[in-house]
Amino acid sequence: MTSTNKAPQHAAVVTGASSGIGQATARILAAEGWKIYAVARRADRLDALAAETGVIPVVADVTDNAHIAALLAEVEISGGIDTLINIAGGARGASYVGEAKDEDWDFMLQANVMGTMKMTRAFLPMLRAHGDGTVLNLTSTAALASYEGGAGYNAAKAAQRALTKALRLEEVGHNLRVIEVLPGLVHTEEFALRRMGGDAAAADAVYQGVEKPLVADDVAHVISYAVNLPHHINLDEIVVRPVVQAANHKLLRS
Ligand code: 8X3
Repeated sequence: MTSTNKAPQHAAVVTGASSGIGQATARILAAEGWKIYAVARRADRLDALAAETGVIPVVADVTDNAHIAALLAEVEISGGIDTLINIAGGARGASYVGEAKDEDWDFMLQANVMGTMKMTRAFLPMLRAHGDGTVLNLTSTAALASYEGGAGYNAAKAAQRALTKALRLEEVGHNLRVIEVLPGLVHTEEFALRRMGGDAAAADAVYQGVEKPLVADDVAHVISYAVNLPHHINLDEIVVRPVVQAANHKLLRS
């Protein structure tokens, strides 16, 4: 690939691209003509996505500074980006605080909070230099209201949201658009399964009787809408829920 001085108009790094909302976002933006660097830890899944969509697969762990440096170098030599979409993250465990597991909390704080910070810190100089940069962080309605068994995830998403709000204030002088998307219940292949430690029955129970939950594509369409708007328009906080979820605690089940 040839090096250019200026980033192409629409090029993005999308993290968490091996499944769920990240994968759907990479797929939809690529179909719309965006140049997409699809980032995740699982090479086989990225390769399959690349073969299908033409995205550029980059295997990297967003909590690893060396991986991020290698990713940044690869993006730099192949044209740069104007948009960073931080989707990597997720939930682990549903323990009450009294039984909280260190490893679950460590994962959630690292993946959701530290990963978003490290990726953003690394790409900020490129986004500032572009002049019309965008950072989109996928947080959650879990950042807005805590619930029993959610403390670790609530804490991680609230921290990621706090980071996002500070970033918007700090970078306005660099014309950086900072978008936060906060989904509610989204039925993806892995979110609840991973949260429940691989217990398929427990994961299925999360969506039991919910006739029309959101799916990954629904949220990806919202992300696509937000990042495709003219750059001076900032949908700075977008809460996305299925109609049947009137609030975190009010989910209609049949
Ligand atoms: C996922 C939403 O309801 O599981 O980010 O907290 S919820």
